[in-house]
Amino acid sequence: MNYKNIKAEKKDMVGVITLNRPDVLNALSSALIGELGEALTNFESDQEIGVIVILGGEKAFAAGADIKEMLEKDYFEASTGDFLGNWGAITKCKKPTIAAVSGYALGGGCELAMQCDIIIATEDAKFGQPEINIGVIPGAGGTQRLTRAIGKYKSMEMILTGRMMNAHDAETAGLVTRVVKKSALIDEAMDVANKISKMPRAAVIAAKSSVNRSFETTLAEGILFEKTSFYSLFATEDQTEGMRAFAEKREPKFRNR
Ligand code: DAK
Repeated sequence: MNYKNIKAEKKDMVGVITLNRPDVLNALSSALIGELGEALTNFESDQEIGVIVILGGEKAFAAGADIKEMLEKDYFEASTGDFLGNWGAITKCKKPTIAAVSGYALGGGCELAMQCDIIIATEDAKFGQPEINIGVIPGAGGTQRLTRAIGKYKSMEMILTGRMMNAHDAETAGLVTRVVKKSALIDEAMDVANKISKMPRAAVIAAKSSVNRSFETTLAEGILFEKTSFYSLFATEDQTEGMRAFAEKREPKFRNR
């Protein structure tokens, strides 16, 4: 697949998307976001793919939306033209998504990472919502997802002052899944992705959407959704195979059915 601002490739059952504007620290232009949406749609509909990994560069996962592109916009043009409105494609993915973050994940870059399901970060990763420094606020979910991840008081300080959070603090605060050495980032992200991609697909999708319910609904409704999803998995061959393999003390052979 040929794109200008990203690379998209298949590695076994994992779709890997690499943000590829290194000269501008992967600033997320409209063109890049459009290509990202297209690549995600392709991987979503590709039956061979079970998991999607988003990689940035070494110095930056992404330093935010492209400020030079935003510079000339006025309120009327931005709002009526739905400027940046095509963000969020990744939140519609049923398949699990993993952000592998090295260096800066700022503004829209931090929001893109937080739109993923798992965030693996290098020791030098830096997370931040510095939009206040340029006269705006987060616009792709930062005020909501960061606050849900790390709580009101840490998030308020970051968003009001633009202060960055280092990888260690981000892990402690619950913003990242795991911190790894820089040289190990891609291997670690691919290990997790490969592991999930071999799990029974229907259960993976049900698990992801159940966890996400906890952000979007009441506890009672979330628990009802989980229980209904649990029962529905008894309609799959993989449930029978998984449980039978356990009882027979052998490895299961899942067929995604
Ligand atoms: N946009 C455009 N260019 C950027 C950029 C960005 N966000 N970040 C870096 N660059 C460019 C720099 O201009 C520079 O380009 P040249 O001058 O070489 O042409 C090159 O990348 C290298 O950057 P620096 O020279 O600045 O590198 P340093 O190591 O000195 O500093 C830095 C690295 C990451 C601390 C710094 O570049 C920086 O502060 N960058 C801006 C970070 C930022 O403010 N990010 C938030 C942007 S606002 C929405 C969806 C999304 C959004 C909003 C709404 N809707 C759905 C409605 C998102 C908004 C944002 O992200």
